[in-house]
Amino acid sequence: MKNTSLIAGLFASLLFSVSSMSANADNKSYKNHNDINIELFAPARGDSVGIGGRGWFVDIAVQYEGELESTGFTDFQITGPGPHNNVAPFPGTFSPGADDRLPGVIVLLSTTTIGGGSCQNLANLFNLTGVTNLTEDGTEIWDTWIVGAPLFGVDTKSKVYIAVADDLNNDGVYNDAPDIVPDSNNDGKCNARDLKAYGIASNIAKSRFYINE
Ligand SMILES: [Ca+2]
Ligand SMILES: [Ca+2]
Repeated sequence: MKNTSLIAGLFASLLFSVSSMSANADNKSYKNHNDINIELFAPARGDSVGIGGRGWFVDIAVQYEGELESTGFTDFQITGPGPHNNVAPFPGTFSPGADDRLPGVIVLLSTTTIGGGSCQNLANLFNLTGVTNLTEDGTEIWDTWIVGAPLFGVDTKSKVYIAVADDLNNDGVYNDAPDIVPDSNNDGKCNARDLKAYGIASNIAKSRFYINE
């Protein structure tokens, strides 16, 4: 009897630790290389974001071990649609695809309704890019997007995947994000698997969240 309850207790604690491990894995990210780390501030796991599919944030810090030149960073930016596109004081382009200001970043949303859908890189829609820590030990860049139009899902669960592309053209600069990620396994969608198949130099920052109606 004692042995039975001991085994049952062990089994329960094993189940608990396995389920908490998978919850952690889901919330965190895959570790591939350690030279670039992405920290995802928003959307946090389980958040219900925005109003009517707009007004919500994707907000990240990207930490590189290398100097500024290696990050692909070309300049600061404050951008947006309409009159906000490519104007002073920090001009940059604003459209779906790879970002002209931080051209290694790949941002995918499972509920994207424009361009290549879940395979569409959305990094060039980011509004605000700046250098937040520049030292001999590395470079940190913050990158923020406030979603201005309900083109990325409304009243739906969604997932975000963010990574930095590997230096695929071997020029020593992380500037190789695609406009659209290839659907490596032809399952009609892009996710962490397709990012790894493309080639990445960072963790994959991920979150599951809800886009409000
Ligand atoms: Ca490169
Ligand atoms: Ca796929």
